[in-house]
Amino acid sequence: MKPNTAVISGTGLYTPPHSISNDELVLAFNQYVSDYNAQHATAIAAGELQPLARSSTEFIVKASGINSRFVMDREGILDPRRMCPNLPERANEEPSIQCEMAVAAADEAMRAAGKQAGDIDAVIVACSNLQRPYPAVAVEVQAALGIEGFGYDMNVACSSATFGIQAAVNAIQSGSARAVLMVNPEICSGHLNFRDRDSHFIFGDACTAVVIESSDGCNAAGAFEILGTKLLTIYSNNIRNNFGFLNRGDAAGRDKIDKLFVQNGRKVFKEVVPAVSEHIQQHLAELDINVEQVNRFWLHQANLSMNHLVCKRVLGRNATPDEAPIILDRYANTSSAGSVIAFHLHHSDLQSGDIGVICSFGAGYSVGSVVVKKC
Ligand code: CO8
Repeated sequence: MKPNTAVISGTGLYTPPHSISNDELVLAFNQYVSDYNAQHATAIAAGELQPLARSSTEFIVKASGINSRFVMDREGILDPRRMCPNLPERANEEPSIQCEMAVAAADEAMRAAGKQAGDIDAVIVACSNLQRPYPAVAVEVQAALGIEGFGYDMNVACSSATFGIQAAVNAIQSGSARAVLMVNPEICSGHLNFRDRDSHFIFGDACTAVVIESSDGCNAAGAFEILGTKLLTIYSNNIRNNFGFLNRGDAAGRDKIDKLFVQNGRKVFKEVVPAVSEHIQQHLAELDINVEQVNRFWLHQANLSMNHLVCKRVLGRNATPDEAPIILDRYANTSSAGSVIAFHLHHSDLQSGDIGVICSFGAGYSVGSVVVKKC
């Protein structure tokens, strides 16, 4: 390993205490549908309004591979009159929810890396949605952990973690930090429309943390050398969320559904699969690595068929479950945390010299890959 090579020396995962099965989610959704249709029975009978259609567990499993999801609050989501998590505002003096999740995941990552607060110079909070514009959540996390140096937030939707890892690698190689803590507190349930049949089942909540440091100071057993990072963005309106501080400038738009997650899932599937497959192939070729040398793919966890297809295109054959582990069955799509959860739960069996690819993809569109080798 060359001096000052960046390595991943520890990862951590915070899993929320509550889980919702497909059956529970569908029961609440279908109750909402029955209530809505009963409430609008006259207009529906007169043909002035379309009745809402019911959801089903069979569809969810077949279309996505998702069986359940973890969430920060169950009751609010499963209440057919509310269908939104119940997360009371906190006083400024209390830790924010994202900070709390981040600290839990960071503690585990720092322990795994054998790092104290004083060994880390920067904190990056990278996720799809931040609970406030400022002060940066990263600065709050930095203070909560007693880390000196600097922190900042960034958002590249589902690719936030891989983009965050590249930012950390750059900081290490430029000498602006010895070690960086990169955290992904995703509260996807806060910006998911649980009344939308097409997407109510897609997301879950979780937080991951990664310690990236210079190989010079690394003494963690089982660290991973970062052989390369490669990022790509292609503008698309197929996944969008128009929530933002300018919403108050137009009262007419405030409660419209585009202020939550909306997507054209079919188009996303068709356009993202080839882009991601080519991206991984190109990245491996640039690093002079034959695809058959790759022992593991820790892919973004949005859709089971999507992951199967990406692997088939990259490998020219189906991947085994060991080669491309799936966590979306239990966690659903946790946005930027997904590929890191897969890495966190499925890397300890790899041997020294084994190669793997962490790859995320999502809104933007955005694609990020990180090729690693077990030290
Ligand atoms: N129950 C029963 N039937 C349903 C349901 C339902 N819940 N929903 C739809 N149907 C019906 C439809 O009406 C349709 O019926 P018909 O054929 O009669 O028209 C039929 O089922 C098929 O519908 P679709 O074509 O929509 O179904 P798909 O097979 O395409 O599956 C998926 C839908 C699962 C959404 C799939 O397209 C998919 O996963 N696509 C990829 C999505 C993806 O990867 N998106 C990335 C998003 S992540 C990101 O980057 C954003 C980060 C921000 C985080 C936001 C947090 C909230």
